[in-house]
Amino acid sequence: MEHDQQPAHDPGTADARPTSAADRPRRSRLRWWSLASLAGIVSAGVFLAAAELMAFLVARDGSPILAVGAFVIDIVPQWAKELAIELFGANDKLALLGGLGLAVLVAACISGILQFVRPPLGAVALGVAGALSLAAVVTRTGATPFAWLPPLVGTLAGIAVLHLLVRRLRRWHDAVAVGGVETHADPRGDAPTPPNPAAQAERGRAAASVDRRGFFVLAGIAAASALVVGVGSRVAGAATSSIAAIRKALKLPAPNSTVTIPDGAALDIPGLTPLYTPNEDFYRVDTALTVPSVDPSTWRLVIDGMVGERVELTFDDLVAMGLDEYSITLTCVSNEVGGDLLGTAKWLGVPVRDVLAKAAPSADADMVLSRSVDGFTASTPLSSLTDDGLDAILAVAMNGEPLPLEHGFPVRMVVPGLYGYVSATKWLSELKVTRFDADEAYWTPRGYSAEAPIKLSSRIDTPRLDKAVDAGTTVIAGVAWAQTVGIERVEVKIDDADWQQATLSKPVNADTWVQWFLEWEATSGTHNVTVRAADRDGNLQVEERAPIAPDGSTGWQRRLVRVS
Ligand SMILES: Nc1nc2c(c(=O)[nH]1)N[C@H]1C(S)=C(S)[C@@H](COP(=O)(O)O)O[C@H]1N2
Ligand SMILES: [Mo]
Repeated sequence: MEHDQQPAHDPGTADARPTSAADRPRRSRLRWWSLASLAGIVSAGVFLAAAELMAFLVARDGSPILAVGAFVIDIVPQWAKELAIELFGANDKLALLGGLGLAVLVAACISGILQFVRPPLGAVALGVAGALSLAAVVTRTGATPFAWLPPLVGTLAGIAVLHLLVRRLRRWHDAVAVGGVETHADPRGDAPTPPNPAAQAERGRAAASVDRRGFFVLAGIAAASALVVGVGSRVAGAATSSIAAIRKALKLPAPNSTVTIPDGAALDIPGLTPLYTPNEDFYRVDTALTVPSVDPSTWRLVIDGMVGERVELTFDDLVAMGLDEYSITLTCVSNEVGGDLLGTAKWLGVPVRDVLAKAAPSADADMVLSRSVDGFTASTPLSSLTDDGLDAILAVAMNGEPLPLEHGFPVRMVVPGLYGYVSATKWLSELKVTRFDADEAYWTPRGYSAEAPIKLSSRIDTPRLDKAVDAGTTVIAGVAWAQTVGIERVEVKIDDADWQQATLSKPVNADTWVQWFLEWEATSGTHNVTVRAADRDGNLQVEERAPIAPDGSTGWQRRLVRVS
């Protein structure tokens, strides 16, 4: 192994340039610490990979990184959440995972260095991190009986690898020190002085090369296995999440009734939002870091709380009640003026009223707290669910197919006229009949109102600021919504001219948005286009701007349009 005899490979001496006596120990310490950090990172990788493997094998909900991510989602303050959505948009969850990854990286470096400098402090630090992740896993709503296993096994594997790696590193370090190549940087600062310098140095160099090689081989093997096992487990987990296959194979009975789309309900104008939003374009908002997997064959809906009789329904029970088709526009409270956090679908479902009736709700109740398998809850006024003429449903299909997994498969609520966070619970598991003064939903303590009807609003879809239009006849078009009431008229104002009435599409029903358009003789230059709507109760869309919290934005959308 003569090529290994060159001490110039050692981190303490790799730099051939002469260095000052004071400089040398500091640089060398930096190198040893980098290697210790590497050991920490590899150990953290082994920790996560072993945990993912166990999660794949015994408890799909036991992934420490996802549990910690979910915990962070639940505790971050509202302003941070809004900032994240503003900065990263739909990628906010990816950004969260990236941030977590960075935190893990830093913690891993620190535990590697600690283990090198003051063993077993690094292992202790890793153990504490593991215990915290275990706490995050087992306190998740609906944690399965063996969810604690992945973080535990991961922690033990990580500690074992950290111990082995850093022991090698320390031996290598000590051998270099004994070899006389390095005399300053014993991590504890108590290096023994070699009695026979020349022979010691020779032996030290030989030992150092063996330990160095051992360190890198072990680190390489551990890192490669962690990568293969970790990525493999996640990919295998996704591929064998049979829920996607079960959903594909699911056959729903034909509905008793379908929505009639009147002639003129769907306008064909380039740039205008389609009347029905394709499922793959439908906005998605939820607190779930990974989409919950719910098997319809084991799904149960519990109706309890202030009821005459607690009722449990299976998926087949629900579907056997008979499906009807409903056209409803869903809206998120986080939709800003001009925003796109809303969409319309044809839903197949069963009236919530009929489902609740099976349990005989108490006359004293005024709210239903709907719960998702992942712990999310929404507070919906009982009357919004039971009043005649209101089509609140438990939906099982969306635009002609079973609910997509990310839109709540197998069952979700859809309530016309209420923002999603107080009504549209996905992956539904429970309807608790209760009172507003007795129970609180997920968003209520987080700065949002317990009750939140959708605010009458309108949006311009075309033309867009980023696409200049040619002078001449141009179509201005968009959508307007006032669920449960219906849109009466939409008006458009160009610069300081008078309000002009737009033409509306034929409404499908009061729960579905309408499309509108106005022809405009555009002259070159920049113009301000403003839109406002009025509903059938005679309310005019509110002009004053309001933020999304606590109960939805208001304001007239005004858009700058360039005409060339
Ligand atoms: N389980 C669960 N259901 C949920 C949410 C959630 O975070 N978890 N978010 C709600 C919110 S805020 C909205 S706006 C709608 C969005 O439904 P979508 O993602 O199908 O568009 O779902 C609602 N249902
Ligand atoms: Mo929402």
